[in-house]
Amino acid sequence: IQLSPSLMTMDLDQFKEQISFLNDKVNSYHVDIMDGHFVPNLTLSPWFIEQVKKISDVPLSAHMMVTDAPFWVSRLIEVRCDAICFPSEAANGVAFSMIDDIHAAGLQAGAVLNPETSIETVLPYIDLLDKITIMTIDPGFAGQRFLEGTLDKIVRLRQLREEHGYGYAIEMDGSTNLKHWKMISDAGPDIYVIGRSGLFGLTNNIEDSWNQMTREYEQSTGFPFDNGIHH
Ligand code: S6P
Ligand code: MG
Repeated sequence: IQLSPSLMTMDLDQFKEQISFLNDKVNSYHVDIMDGHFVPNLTLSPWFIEQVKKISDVPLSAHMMVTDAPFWVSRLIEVRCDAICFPSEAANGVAFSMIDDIHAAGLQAGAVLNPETSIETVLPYIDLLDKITIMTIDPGFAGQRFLEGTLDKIVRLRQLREEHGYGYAIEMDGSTNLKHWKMISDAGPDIYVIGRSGLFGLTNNIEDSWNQMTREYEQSTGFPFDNGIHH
């Protein structure tokens, strides 16, 4: 499995410490970008991505929760965010041009599906996507209720990929923790976004939290924790 810690759920007073610890252990970082319209909240920004790039070489993935997707895609291209994932709900009429712009810049293009959004929404351009993210909670805030029914979309995306030879990675986002590791793992995404309930909020020391997380994963799923990074 690949792990992508959600930076908005990190503790600001331990930010440097937590990111230094995680830099050689995780596959990417997840950066939530909101505009106060698409969801009623504001979190991180392209400026924040520039700052993180100064202290980390780990690939960054932006999860956009915005109404004006093309505007924010341009800003994210400017800061060279490695994966730029737009909300499929705000992509009607602009999906192809956004994907083309992202690819022309040599970056990865992703689409995110809110819990109510069906896979049909992205079928017209699914073959062009590098990543599809399935929201397993309502977008906007950490600490929300896990929506088990969304896992069916992960299974279906794996089947579609197998049938048609598509190249996208499958990611899930929301409430990845002890209570849900097993059912998420059964659905089988490639990338797990992990936030407060599954990592940062477990203890007040990042190393202890990391060890507890890998233990919880192993005990729930019966698989050894392996994200392909060995030292
Ligand atoms: C929510 C956001 C997510 C959260 C993360 C929170 O709008 O898209 O990426 O940061 O899922 O983790 P948790 O464990 O509190 O659900
Ligand atoms: Mg997110």
